[in-house]
Amino acid sequence: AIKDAKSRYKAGVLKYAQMGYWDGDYVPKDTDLLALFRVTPQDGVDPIEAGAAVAGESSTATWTVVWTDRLTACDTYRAKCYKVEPVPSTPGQYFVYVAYDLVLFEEGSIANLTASIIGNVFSFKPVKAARLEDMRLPVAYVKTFKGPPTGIVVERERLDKFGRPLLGATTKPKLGLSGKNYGRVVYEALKGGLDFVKDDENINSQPFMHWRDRFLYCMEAVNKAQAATGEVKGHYLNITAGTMEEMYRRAEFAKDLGSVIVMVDLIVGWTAIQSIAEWCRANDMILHMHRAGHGTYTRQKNHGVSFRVIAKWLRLAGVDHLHAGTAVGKLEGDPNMVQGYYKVCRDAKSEVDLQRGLFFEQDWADIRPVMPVASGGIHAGQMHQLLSLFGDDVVMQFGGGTIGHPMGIQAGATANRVALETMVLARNEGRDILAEGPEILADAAKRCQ
Ligand code: CAP
Ligand code: MG
Repeated sequence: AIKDAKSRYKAGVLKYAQMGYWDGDYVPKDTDLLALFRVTPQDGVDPIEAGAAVAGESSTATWTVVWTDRLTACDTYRAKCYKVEPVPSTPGQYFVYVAYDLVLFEEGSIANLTASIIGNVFSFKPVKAARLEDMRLPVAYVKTFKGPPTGIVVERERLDKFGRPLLGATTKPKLGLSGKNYGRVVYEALKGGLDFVKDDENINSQPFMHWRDRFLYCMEAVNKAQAATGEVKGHYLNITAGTMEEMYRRAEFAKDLGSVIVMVDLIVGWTAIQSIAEWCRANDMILHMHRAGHGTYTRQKNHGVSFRVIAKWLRLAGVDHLHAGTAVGKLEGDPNMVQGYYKVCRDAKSEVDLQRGLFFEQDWADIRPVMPVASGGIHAGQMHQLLSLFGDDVVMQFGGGTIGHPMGIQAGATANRVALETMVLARNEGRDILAEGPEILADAAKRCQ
């Protein structure tokens, strides 16, 4: 289909292509934004026409030629589909590469970027399905964002914790605890050895526990645990709320209570995320991002947006922590794919790495790295796997894996801390932790009973 597209193009069969949105000879400029879509054209729609349609609808086009094009520098403003190739061993799907001139985008606005790139094309009739797989964000564009307010180095310095992953837990049950009982969970887990505890995605300000009570009891627990252990501790207070005004109110209160960190859910939206990142930057606070909701559009392999793209946008938008998957826990994600997300969070510069789903080089200029968060159905028994997969710059969060310990919450936290420190030591001694992990863990468990 692709080979004879040129003749059909000449014969005028290709519509969007004819309108100038296909240019097989185009060589992308260093300053272009590049997007890779996985497109499933409708039966009978030429893949090149589908690619051109995607380029058209995500830049300047509508369904017909308009006279007003002639009043613009239309050739610059048109996105260009410059390559279409069949997805290996997946009949009916095509990789569609599109280049966008930098001039099409407002500086420092993910809302503006996404309104173009994922605005209309996903419900467009010529395509049965479409998935945004990856993007190359040129340095010139990256530099219009400020990125994470705190970053990994500064966070570690503030915490005075180095050379190992950080340990956390999500308070469970997710909903229903009173403020005082919630604070007890936080204290026990921190006292037992965790660095952080956190609010869950759906705990905001419900009748059983208003937000101010949660914040007060949690910070009381943090202060008591710090005094008891001599370590810096924290709790991610979820400030997600119905309005920006209310989010700021909650953030201010968290700061007044001495919290070093606040948390929001992805579902608050891009502009809210950028605003709260700005507030964190101005107030020296760490911003924890819980990616609640992403599975509705990241999971299906033929339609939606890959999480690697969401992670790129979030790094620009400015989050310090980002839930990025575990590969071994209760939520979907294979090791290569998840490691690709971690690279998006942490690399200063990434090479193409097709195995990990990175289709473009990416230079992050001086944008700080994001601390990825491994969470979702993990427990101390997987410590060797988690450490091998993700290394040191990660927060490992064991919710059920702390609070579900048969001997109680403190014991659960201690089990995680001992498992982690034992495994880091074994790795640093050069042992093969993947092979010997279960044995190393069983030994450590005996010693700390
Ligand atoms: C984990 C968790 C987190 C998920 C989110 C939950 O609890 O609190 O929200 O990890 O997924 O509600 O499932 P457990 P992700 O530790 O008890 O499983 O990190 O992939 O965004
Ligand atoms: Mg949760």
